[in-house]
Amino acid sequence: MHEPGPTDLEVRIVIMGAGFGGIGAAVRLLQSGQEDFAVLERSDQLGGVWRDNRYPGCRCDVPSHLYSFSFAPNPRWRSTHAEREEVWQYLQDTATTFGVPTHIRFGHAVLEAGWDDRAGIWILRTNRGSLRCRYLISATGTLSEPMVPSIPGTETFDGTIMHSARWDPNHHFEGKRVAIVGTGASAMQIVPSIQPQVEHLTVFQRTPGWVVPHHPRFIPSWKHRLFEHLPATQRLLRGVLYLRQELAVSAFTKYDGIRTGLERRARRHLARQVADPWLRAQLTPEYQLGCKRVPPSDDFYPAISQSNVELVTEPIVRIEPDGMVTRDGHLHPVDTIVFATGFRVSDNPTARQVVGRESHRLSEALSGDLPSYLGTTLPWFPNFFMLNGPNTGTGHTSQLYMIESQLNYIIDALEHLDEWDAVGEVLEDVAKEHSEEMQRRSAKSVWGSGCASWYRNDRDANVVIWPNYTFVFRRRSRHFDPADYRIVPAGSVASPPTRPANERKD
Ligand code: N01
Repeated sequence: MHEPGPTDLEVRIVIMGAGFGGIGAAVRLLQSGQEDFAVLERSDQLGGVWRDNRYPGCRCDVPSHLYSFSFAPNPRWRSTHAEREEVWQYLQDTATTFGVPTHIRFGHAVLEAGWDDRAGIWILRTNRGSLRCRYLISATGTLSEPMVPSIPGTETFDGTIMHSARWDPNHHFEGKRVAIVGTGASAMQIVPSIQPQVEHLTVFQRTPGWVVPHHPRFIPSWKHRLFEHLPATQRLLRGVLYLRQELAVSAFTKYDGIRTGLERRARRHLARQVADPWLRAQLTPEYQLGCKRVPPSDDFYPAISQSNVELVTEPIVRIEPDGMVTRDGHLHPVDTIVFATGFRVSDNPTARQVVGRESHRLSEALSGDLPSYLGTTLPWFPNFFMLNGPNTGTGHTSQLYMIESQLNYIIDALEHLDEWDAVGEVLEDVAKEHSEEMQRRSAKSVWGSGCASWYRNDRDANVVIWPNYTFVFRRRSRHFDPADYRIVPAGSVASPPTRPANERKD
């Protein structure tokens, strides 16, 4: 029997993660004729954030017809803003339709992925053994690692503690005194869902956020039939929704007048829904709209105005067995604590596991210490691609638009590298220039206006949001340009670059 040698590959391409990014990448590989790949998924189900976020009220606040792959339109969305189960089902159905599941290795957690410069391959150590591949695509997601603040005394709490993305479906909220920490997009969906059941709900708010009207609606069956029989109508709707969402970028980057108009609309929404002047004052934001993601909601303000809900703006200083103590010394007695405190984004611990040349780690790119190009490739990381990398985030529209743009680029890059049997690594100067542009643009936009958010790293740089129109990203990522890369023949990785002449494919 042939024993695999040090440069033998088990698969040509490994995709880490089976969320929207990983499934999208798998479909595009299959469509481009690539079969020799594996998707490693640490869980036993696909779905990423839509598998993990099981809290009541979880739904997509981006329009469904936009929050779907262009290659897999769904004419039968039940709602203009699909509930989490429907989005998750859509992703599972898409994976099945395109034949992805046979490529997924469930229960495979990557413990370390390292580039072997001598052999010119990636070597992955997983909980189920190791694996060698030529190309590595990281699709592990931005919002995959919950952030739970370390509050003194947490371990002494007698009740139940959970994070919004690690919801315990067996926990009964009826008649309980519940604390919810945070007032971001997740809390805004949880609060109205559990408020009617609980005896008392204490909402701990650190910063009031902007909230805009929502209006999710069921889609009537005649529209399902229309989209099925005349797919062009669904494409038209998608185009209109795309352009409407994109207007937000004008407000966030160029036209203060549009932004202040949106702020007035959000203030009117607050005034209409919250009668109590004290509560209204506590809920009024002081930073520029758009600096943090703007969740739409019609039921958060009414829920928080109910008599069994208390908004607490004093900071939490410790947790005791029977409740939470705020800076003013007040003990808030609770049986259950829900942390809706977001995710570790620029310090995502799993990114430490991916190690490129000269021991550089992917975590350095997410924290903004290493430059990256189009949030997709990195110097010191040959034959490596990532989805949802630095400065590819969007708060205003569908993240899938960005993922599909990145996939265009990755597929084109793979075709070039395969054709030349070569290894490619983006040039440091190219990545640096790109990253500097991201910071220059951010500084002139709402994302540089000074609020604290998960878009920013510990040095206050925007490392998450693409600070421009998303169609600009689509244009720039349309083609892989070999001139931006150090390209060497596979098998001679350590030798000097012998890049084929700067031929472009377009
Ligand atoms: O998390 P967040 P999220 N003490 O980071 C507060 C996506 N999403 O899970 O503003 C007290 O936005 C923190 O306060 P502050 C979407 O991209 C999408 O809600 O930092 N409070 C904030 O209020 C979204 O942006 C959908 O001062 C603390 C909250 O916790 C992303 O997920 C639905 C604290 C965290 O808000 C994350 O949203 C839901 C502390 N120590 C989510 N630490 C869709 O519908 C943090 N906070 C598509």
